[in-house]
Amino acid sequence: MLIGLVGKPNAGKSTFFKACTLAKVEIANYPFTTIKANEGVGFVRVKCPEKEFKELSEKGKVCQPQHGFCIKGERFVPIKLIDVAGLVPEAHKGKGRGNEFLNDLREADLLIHVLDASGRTDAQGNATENYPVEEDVKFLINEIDMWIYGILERNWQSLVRKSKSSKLSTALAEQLSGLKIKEDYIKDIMKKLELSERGDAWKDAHILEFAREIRKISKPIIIAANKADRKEARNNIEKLKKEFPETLIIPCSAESELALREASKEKLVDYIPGNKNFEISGELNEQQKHALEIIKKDVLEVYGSTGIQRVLNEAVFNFLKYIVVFPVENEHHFTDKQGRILPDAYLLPQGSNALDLAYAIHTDIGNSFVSAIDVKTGKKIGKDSLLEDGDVIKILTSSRK
Ligand SMILES: Nc1nc2c(ncn2[C@@H]2O[C@H](COP(=O)(O)OP(=O)(O)OP(=O)(O)O)[C@@H](O)[C@H]2O)c(=O)[nH]1
Ligand SMILES: [Mg+2]
Repeated sequence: MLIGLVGKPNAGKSTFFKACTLAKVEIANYPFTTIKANEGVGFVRVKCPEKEFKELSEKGKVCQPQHGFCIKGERFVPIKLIDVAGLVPEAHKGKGRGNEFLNDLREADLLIHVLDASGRTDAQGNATENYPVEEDVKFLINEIDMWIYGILERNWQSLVRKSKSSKLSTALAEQLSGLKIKEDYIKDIMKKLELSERGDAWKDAHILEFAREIRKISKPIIIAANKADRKEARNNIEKLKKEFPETLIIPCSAESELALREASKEKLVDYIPGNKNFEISGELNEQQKHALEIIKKDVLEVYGSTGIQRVLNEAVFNFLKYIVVFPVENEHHFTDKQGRILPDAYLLPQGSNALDLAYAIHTDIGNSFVSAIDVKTGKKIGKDSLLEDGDVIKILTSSRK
């Protein structure tokens, strides 16, 4: 699972990234602070099954995640995040830092558009006031479309040549395999747009239309309406929601989330990412107290959270429709071979079955799959059994029978 952060310069992409990963990245109040992409690990938040098993809770036992972490039954499961340079209108014509760096996002399953909802930065990322934030939504989609268009347009002659010996849809699928696009989708789009299998019959406008459809499938975009801590953001967010009713728009304050996570790391506050409040647990100076009060009043009490965790969870579970499954070796103790309790959490697409989980763990486990046990019910399940969100599963393999 890879999620890309995109948006114009100075919108708060790196702040969002740092709030999620606590990686050391540069954040500054001027455009194009980020040049080289930052890659790191963020987390989605799910209920840990540790609470559901009496055998664990009665003995005061808790999970031992091998990746990610768990706080009071809230399990944080890793996902990859990538933060890139700022994108400006006409980046595809070389403006700003151009759009070459978007190639780092080829593999991304989804893009989070980090948008400055306060309207205090212009299209280039310079300070202003009352910037019409809806422009950001429009330009960004267009630049992503133009990036995909560019990939096709640059290679069009060779695609046309290949289409003479095989099909154009096959050649396109090969060309776009890096974007994780399947040939079936390509065929569907060509049918929908009534595009010819003969590449030399396509005009530029056809390529662009096709690129737009590819973007919708391969790079869905949700909006993190950032800097929501600033008063001007409230109206702007309402406006955005009205103008783009089909788009998922989540108010957030990356700066507040970063402050809370850093304070929590320093043991100054008790805070679980995604919560609507925090508790002070350390000695704070006046300035820190004041900053936290503002976060409480202007962000948490208004929006119910800083929004950052919500963006990631919505992206993975509601938008991309993944589920989380916990494989174990020992169905009585909920452990792996080393005795670690609920050590792993796998993110799988909805509709995955027990065999898919086995293969996700290891090819050998998939190949030697015999059956599985739904640990919560104790029932045996077959390879085709669909998994549900939160399932705890033991896989039985032929070598271990
Ligand atoms: N008020 C407020 N300011 C924020 C928030 N998030 C980021 N900022 C500020 O916005 C400025 C830009 O933040 P960055 O994270 O560097 O922005 P970026 O989108 O990565 O910018 P580039 O790397 O230049 O493209 C910094 O001064 C941040 O402190 C927020 O939620 N609220
Ligand atoms: Mg940056």
